[in-house]
Amino acid sequence: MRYIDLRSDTVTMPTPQMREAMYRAEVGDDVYGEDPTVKELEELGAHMAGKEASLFVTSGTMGNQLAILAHTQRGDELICESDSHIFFYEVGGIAALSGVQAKTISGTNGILTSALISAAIRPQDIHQPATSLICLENTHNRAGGVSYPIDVLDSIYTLSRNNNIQIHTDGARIFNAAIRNKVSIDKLTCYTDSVMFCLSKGLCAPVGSLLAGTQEFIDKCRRYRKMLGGGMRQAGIIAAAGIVALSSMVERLTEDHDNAGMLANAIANMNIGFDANTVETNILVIDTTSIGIPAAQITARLAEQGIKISQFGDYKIRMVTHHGITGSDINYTAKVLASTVKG
Ligand code: TLP
Repeated sequence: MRYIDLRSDTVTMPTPQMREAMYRAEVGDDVYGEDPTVKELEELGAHMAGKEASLFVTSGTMGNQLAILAHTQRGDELICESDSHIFFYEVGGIAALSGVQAKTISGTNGILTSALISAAIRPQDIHQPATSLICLENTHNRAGGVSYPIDVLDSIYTLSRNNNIQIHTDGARIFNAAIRNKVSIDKLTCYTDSVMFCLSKGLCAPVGSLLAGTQEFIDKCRRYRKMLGGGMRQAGIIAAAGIVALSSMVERLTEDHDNAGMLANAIANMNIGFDANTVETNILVIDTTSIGIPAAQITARLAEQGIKISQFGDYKIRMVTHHGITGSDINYTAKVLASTVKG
């Protein structure tokens, strides 16, 4: 049975062009710095993000955790949004790997402001941890793919400079944020010291993410990557797909946003208190509290009809559009969902 798989954009498959590039990739031992394809990918990623250097890592989680290791000292505190991936989904890595504690703040729809962050910065006091890092998530996954307005990024950046605090951006979906704001990613990443972005989500590469920042920061992260067992050898095989992802899959994200918008409009007509305007990119998070149907029930009912979605809480579901999801998949999903919430 073929499923319409809306669980995540991580389920995307490498394109034929990627497979061809992987087959043909020139490779070497990247731990010796001898893989030309990895080098090309890292240079391309750094250039696109407007940073001095970038590092190819196995996953978004590894990129975020390396950044935290490199930006902080044990006993420090970082500021992040309460529902951020770094805090919510990274297996307690902040504490286990970096020995850092998190000061979580609830944003408005996942978005932090300089005022909210400013109130959370610790004063210099012998009793208190030092705030050394602000982590932003753009787009914000659990908040439904919302993106940071550029003026908000600008004011957070100014605040961070005034307080001598670094910023790391979990930009797993930074290209979705850039498309939403009709800019290239460097117009967003100029307000952050480091950024991680994923090649393996909407951009369809099979594996990997890039972490970008200053050369000094990336040198430090390269050592931590080795420590964690993430030094890869002939990694050009997978980096080749990443190059195709960055060179030819970015503009295509618009289709995913259009499909998400179509689905959002259909759901807004189902009288379940869902506001289609909250959907900015490719993620829909829907609260089913008002209709009293648990997420598990909706998820099971849709699965019976060939649609996979994620349960995101007892009364919360998530649907993510991506490469391979068509307009007719969206229409079918809307129809099945409408009958499920009625029934
Ligand atoms: N997100 C996954 C799950 O882990 C929830 C998904 O299906 O959306 N930052 C953000 C904002 C993410 O959404 C994710 C993955 C990551 C980091 C981690 O990336 P990976 O899975 O490559 O470690």
